[in-house]
Amino acid sequence: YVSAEIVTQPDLWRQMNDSIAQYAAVLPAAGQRVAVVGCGTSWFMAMAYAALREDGGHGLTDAFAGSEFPFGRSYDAVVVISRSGTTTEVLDLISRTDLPTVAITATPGSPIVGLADQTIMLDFADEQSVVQTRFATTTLALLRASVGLGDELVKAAKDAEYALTVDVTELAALEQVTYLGTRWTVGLAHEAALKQREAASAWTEAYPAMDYRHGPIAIAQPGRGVWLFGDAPEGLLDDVAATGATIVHHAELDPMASLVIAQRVAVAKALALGLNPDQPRSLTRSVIL
Ligand code: F1P
Repeated sequence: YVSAEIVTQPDLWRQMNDSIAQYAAVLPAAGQRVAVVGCGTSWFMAMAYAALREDGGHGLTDAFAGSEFPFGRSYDAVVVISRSGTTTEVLDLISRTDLPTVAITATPGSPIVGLADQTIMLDFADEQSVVQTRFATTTLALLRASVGLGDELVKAAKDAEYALTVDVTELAALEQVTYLGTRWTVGLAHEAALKQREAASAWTEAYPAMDYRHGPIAIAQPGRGVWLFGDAPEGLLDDVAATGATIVHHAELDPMASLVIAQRVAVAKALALGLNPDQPRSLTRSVIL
């Protein structure tokens, strides 16, 4: 399923951009102090949204893993992302908080719909694969357009179409990959790393690009990869090049298109290892206590 779901992303992102007015009306207004929460992939999309919203001047925005919500802190609204609408930590959070909540989900009739004050339903982006791809990126496309970045999203969709044609054989053959990003692309780096862990049971890591120099670079070596999303901080690529590791940096592509390539690498690596990329070991579609 995952390969078929990956290819639908550019069209879904355009669809989000075209209908953004209807969704933006439900999301917290500019100036509001917002917490955004999710688990796994949904947490990484929350991280990306938090940086985009805050850097775009729309107001203080903090991202949390579902289990780590600081109940003592005051926000104007909480945005909760969950494809399944059944993940224990996010349901627990919505049940316990007095703050206004907006849920983004793909599952009509799921518990989150009854618990949240408002719901954005992206059922057309739902997936059959356990491994999330298009629900996550369609959610991010919506959130990105909602903070006034629709033009970037149009380019991202075009770049993603190109990303669907790239040969990923060599990338899938790397022994290990560490993914790096800055600001909103830190979330993309974590998501790319999770795709390989989920789909291909592969060892990956992810860090903010500058923090990578503070220790993690020690594992870089020939045969391993360092995949950078977004702009390259000064000097970083030189440091990586000196280790002999392969640098992957799609500088000309939108970072979301680079994520599409990373999704395809995860699938290719899984298939090369004889694994089913839709059904990772020890993982279910929704993690319920
Ligand atoms: C969250 C999640 C996914 C993961 C897997 C299990 O799900 O952890 O990130 O890929 O599908 O569930 P959800 O709360 O978004 O449904």
